[in-house]
Amino acid sequence: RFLPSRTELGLVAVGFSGGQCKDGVDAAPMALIEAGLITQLTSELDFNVHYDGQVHSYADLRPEHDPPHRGMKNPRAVSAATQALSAQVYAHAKEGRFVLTLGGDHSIAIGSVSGVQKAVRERCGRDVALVWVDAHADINTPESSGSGNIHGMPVAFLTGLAREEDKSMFGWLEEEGKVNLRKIVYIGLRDVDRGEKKILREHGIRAFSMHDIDRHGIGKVMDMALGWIGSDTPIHLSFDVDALDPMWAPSTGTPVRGGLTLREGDFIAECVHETGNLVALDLVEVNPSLEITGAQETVRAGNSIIRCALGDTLL
Ligand code: HAR
Ligand code: MN
Ligand code: MN
Ligand code: MN
Repeated sequence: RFLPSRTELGLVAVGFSGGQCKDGVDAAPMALIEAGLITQLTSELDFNVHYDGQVHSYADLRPEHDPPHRGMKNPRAVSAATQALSAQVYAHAKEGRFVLTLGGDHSIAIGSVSGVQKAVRERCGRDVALVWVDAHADINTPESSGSGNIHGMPVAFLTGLAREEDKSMFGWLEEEGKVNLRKIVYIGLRDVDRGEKKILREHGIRAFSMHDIDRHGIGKVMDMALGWIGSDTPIHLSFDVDALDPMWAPSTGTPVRGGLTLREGDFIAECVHETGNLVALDLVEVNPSLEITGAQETVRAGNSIIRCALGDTLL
């Protein structure tokens, strides 16, 4: 059995924005840290934090010429950045550390999830379950995507629904790093593209939309979501801050009204913590340069979700 570490935490700060078109999401890791994140992790949660003290933008890996491929924007830059991140995350996870990845846009999950999955497989021969909390499904293939933004595609690459032979364009993703479609659970969906709905339906992917949360309440939805995953399964939680209603998290690239309350977001993180199986967390899509007046609120909401996922708010 793979027991997540309660004491050792690997932190990777990813100031990367190439998976979408708006500047500013690269400033999120610094904003989260400046708001006191590391102090919370060390003084309040008693983690021994392994952090290289850097915000990685992977600018040195960005090719000079990066024209669209199969409609994807910045494909080589995103591929190179996520490949490097995957190795960093893997290095933490193989030491048995809990891995916290601060984005950046959601394309970075291609790196964080594949790195965790590979390490977990090596350590205990199990597949991770992926809990994806988001207004969006991020499961477009390059062909189904209307925008070409890779932050709308990470789940397609992670599950092998989207494939690319070229090593410089996600061909580096190995089978050991991929996630089983039956082990994905979505929570908070409310802006899913037509092509994505077709993919979700055809593959029978478990998804709880805002409609389901309205109907059953978040408590029941979490019971169903975690019941689907089953006990004794390591969990990677990938939390897109735009799952929260823009009232609570306005500073994000693609806000969608009608989202989770602050408490519902925290509650989701708390429930995942309570399983005792959480091995990694991503917090992505905070963009402090958008809706400046709400930026600190968004940052605080992000840090609150992180604390909840690490068990801070449970008595
Ligand atoms: N579905 C749209 C696209 O593929 C919007 C993508 C979503 N934006 C995000 N990711 N913030 O969750 O372009
Ligand atoms: Mn997302
Ligand atoms: Mn989103
Ligand atoms: Mn849409």
